[in-house]
Amino acid sequence: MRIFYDDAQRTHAPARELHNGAFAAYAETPARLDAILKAVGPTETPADRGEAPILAVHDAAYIAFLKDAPRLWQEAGRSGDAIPYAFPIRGRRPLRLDRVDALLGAHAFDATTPITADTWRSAYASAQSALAATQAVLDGERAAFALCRPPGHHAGADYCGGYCHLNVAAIAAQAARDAGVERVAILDIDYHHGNGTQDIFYARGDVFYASVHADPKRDYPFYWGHADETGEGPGLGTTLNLPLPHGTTRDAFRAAQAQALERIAAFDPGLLVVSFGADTWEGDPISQFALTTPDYAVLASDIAARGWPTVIVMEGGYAVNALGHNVLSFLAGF
Ligand code: SP5
Ligand code: ZN
Repeated sequence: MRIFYDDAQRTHAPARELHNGAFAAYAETPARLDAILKAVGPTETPADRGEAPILAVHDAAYIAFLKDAPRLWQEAGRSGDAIPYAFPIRGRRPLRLDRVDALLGAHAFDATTPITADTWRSAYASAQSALAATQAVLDGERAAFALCRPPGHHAGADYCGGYCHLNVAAIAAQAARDAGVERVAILDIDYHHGNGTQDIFYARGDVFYASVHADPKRDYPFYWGHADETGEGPGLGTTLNLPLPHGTTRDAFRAAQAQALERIAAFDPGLLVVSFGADTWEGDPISQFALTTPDYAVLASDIAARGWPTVIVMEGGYAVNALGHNVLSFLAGF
């Protein structure tokens, strides 16, 4: 399988994140890339397709802010990574704000997603990898893998969160739409609900979003991913959320994924984007499911059996020592 990755993706490396009331080491590290690269073998550097396909999903003011934030942070006399602390949960609207902290909170929904001097460059390269994999599939590959990092599925059109800055799955799906694919489906099997992806396509009937994830009653991102969220307006019925309890093992996960695949089949997509997270693995340090390494090949075979041209984008997975094996197992299932 063709695999796309750019070395610039390793440059984003925040020092720490706010975790359960204290600062902890940042879990979404460049070492994740090394582990996957070592397991999957040679990769291709994506071509640079520019900002247009990113701006087809994300707001221009948000993109300008991602580029600007490190300078504003420095000018405010700060050192280290830019982290927000105040959020406009009600009456969120476009405002001319004059302080970096105000802008940070206006473009984030949590305090766990720092912006560094290299964040834009890294996230941009991650998006280019997703676009290159999409192009490979549009050109006839049955499946292609974008080794994305930073990940994307928590990022919305104008906000970051959950280690994500640019929504690589949404950028891939939108690129396929713009290339003429009439209906695109996204299957999100990261441990966490992809609230950003859901938000981007919530009112659209042309992109189906299905997610299998830890019940947000107990797990991040808490406020989205509940079973009663099914879309709105023209998108009513094209969002599917399948929350599962802690301790979930292969058979229950596989059954939920089969339910998602049935709904996607009824939607009849021309292309599938898989948001793949290996944080469902039994030893993941921040998650509570219990999938094993061979389980990923089984889940992947179930997806591949549907025959849809498939773009796989990397999302989470934080057990660095097992990450390469888990990704390799998943790709082997195709
Ligand atoms: C893409 C993705 O999987 N994002 C997950 C974001 C989860 N954030 C909430 C959990 C934070 C756990 N922090 C652990 C730090 C330990 N050093
Ligand atoms: Zn995750």
